[in-house]
Amino acid sequence: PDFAGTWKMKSSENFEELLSALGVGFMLRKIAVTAASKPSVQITQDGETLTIRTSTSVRTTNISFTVGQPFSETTVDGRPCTSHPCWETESKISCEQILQKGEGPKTAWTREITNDGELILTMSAGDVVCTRVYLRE
Ligand code: R12
Repeated sequence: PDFAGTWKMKSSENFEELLSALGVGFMLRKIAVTAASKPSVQITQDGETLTIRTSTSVRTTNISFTVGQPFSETTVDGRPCTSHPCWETESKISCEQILQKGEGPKTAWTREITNDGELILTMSAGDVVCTRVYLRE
């Protein structure tokens, strides 16, 4: 599928709960939730190689990976991890994250293009799943 585009967020569920599960404290959580309510996501794609730039007023991340090949990134709370992206379905990438050091709940994300062209991002920490739906701008 085609993940490429500039995306704006339509809805978000459980983002604060996700940060709680990761042990992010109250103040930082409130700041992060506010910032993450108006993100800008830009994706470029070349075959199975994706580059995803996610920017907010307090944090901007840039990842580039090829599905099937491990890469380094950070968890949503900023801890370095090694990520293992793979195709869960034809239109859904599933990615498990392994912390480079220390301990914490198991984290992962998925990114999927739906039939009606929406991008669904899930991020999980242990049992907590945050779901964010994006539309093409
Ligand atoms: C922490 C520090 C910061 C943040 C946290 C802990 C903020 C993180 C933000 C994440 C946004 C994610 C998005 C994801 C997406 C926008 C704002 C949590 C800055 O220690 O939708 O793809 C320093």
